[in-house]
Amino acid sequence: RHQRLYSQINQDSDILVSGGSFSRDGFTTVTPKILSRVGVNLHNERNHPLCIIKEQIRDFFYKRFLNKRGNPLFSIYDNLSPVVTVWQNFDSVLVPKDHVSRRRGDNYYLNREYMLRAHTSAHQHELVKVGLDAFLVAGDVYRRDEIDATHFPVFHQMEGVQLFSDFELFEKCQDSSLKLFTDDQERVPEKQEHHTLEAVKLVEFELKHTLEDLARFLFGEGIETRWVVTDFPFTYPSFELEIKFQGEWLEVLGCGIMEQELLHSAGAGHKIGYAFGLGLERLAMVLFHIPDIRLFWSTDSRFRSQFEVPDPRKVKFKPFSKFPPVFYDISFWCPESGFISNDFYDLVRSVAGEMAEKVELIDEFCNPKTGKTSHCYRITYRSMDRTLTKEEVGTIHTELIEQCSTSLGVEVRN
Ligand code: FA5
Ligand code: MG
Repeated sequence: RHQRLYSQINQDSDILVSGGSFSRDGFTTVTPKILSRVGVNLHNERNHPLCIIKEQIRDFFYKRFLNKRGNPLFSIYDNLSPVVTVWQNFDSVLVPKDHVSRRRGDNYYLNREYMLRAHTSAHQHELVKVGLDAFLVAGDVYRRDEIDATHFPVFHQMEGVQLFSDFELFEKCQDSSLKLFTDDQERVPEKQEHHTLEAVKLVEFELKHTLEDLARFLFGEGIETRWVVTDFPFTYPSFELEIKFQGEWLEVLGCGIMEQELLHSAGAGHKIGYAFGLGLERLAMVLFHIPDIRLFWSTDSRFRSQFEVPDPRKVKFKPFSKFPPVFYDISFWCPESGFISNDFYDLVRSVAGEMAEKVELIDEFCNPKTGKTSHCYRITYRSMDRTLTKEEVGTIHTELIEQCSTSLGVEVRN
């Protein structure tokens, strides 16, 4: 059934992306719409808010960490291709073979072997392996997800990794008995097996202070932050940083002490390290007061020109008046073979593009006689830069209804 969706909206030819050619197979989930985003590189476009925030973060690290010669310790990589192997995206960062994050329904696979990266962590292993001790990676990442003001299937992350030898970590402590590793085999809430508690606490302190200082550097001294303990397959212990934004806690990054197994397999098993991954849109939305994630993709000069000023750090985005929305509902019986909502969201994106502002499941019920499930979705269509007519949206919505029955195998009711 899914094969129908992907083969219908893709041609049967090979996928050409990022200078490579990839043959389709039963795992393919990329759509032409998504592939058209690859290579746009908003984070490298001068005066784009994502580029401004990337440069702010880079400069913070450049200034804070200097090597013995007085040069920046960190190097930045912002031009690595988002086409990565499934091994890079998952296996290299120890994501178990059966982990939910690998689902086809959540990722853009080119085929069984290649995918569009779902996080910048996909590059940790290769960069540690070439011998880097301190680096940043900025790039576009791709996830199949719901549709609303804070979710878009392409967003941007900035990864950071810093490794320490025992000498570097304990330099300031003047105690030669301090060690990074121990024979202790136990993993406890504070630390991995093999790590000493003193090493972990020093790295964790450095990590948390660096990121809290970064938040203050970006948002000012008054910003409220809090740490939440979480889980990632590639760090232990792991944390998320939340910042108070418009009265609510907003998660802006994940981080932690790198799994020693990852460092070991990348040839840096004698060092200890931290890693973090920041969401650039989340930070930019907070810093510049950008209300809708689709605006980052706008080519409207009323958006772009607001950031073309001598000191873009101080910009507070002035929303241009919103154009009126057009609502249409669609109800259908889900196929008995099952229904994946992300397939539907992808189809909406393919047919309506950025005109789809929001998709909400407004009704769901099961017919007790037939056992069939019905879903009703309300789609908010709205353009960022003009008024849509009921008629033109009607044409798009009709197209969506047709594609739903032909490629999702649902039975449309309205
Ligand atoms: C990760 O992607 C981990 N790779 C982060 C990490 C790196 C952890 C290194 C440990 C060490 P997560 O899926 O939570 O984690 O995403 C990280 C950040 O990206 C989030 O905190 C959020 O700021 C941003 N983000 C995640 N999903 C979205 C989305 N759909 N739209 C916008 N931003 C998002
Ligand atoms: Mg998260």
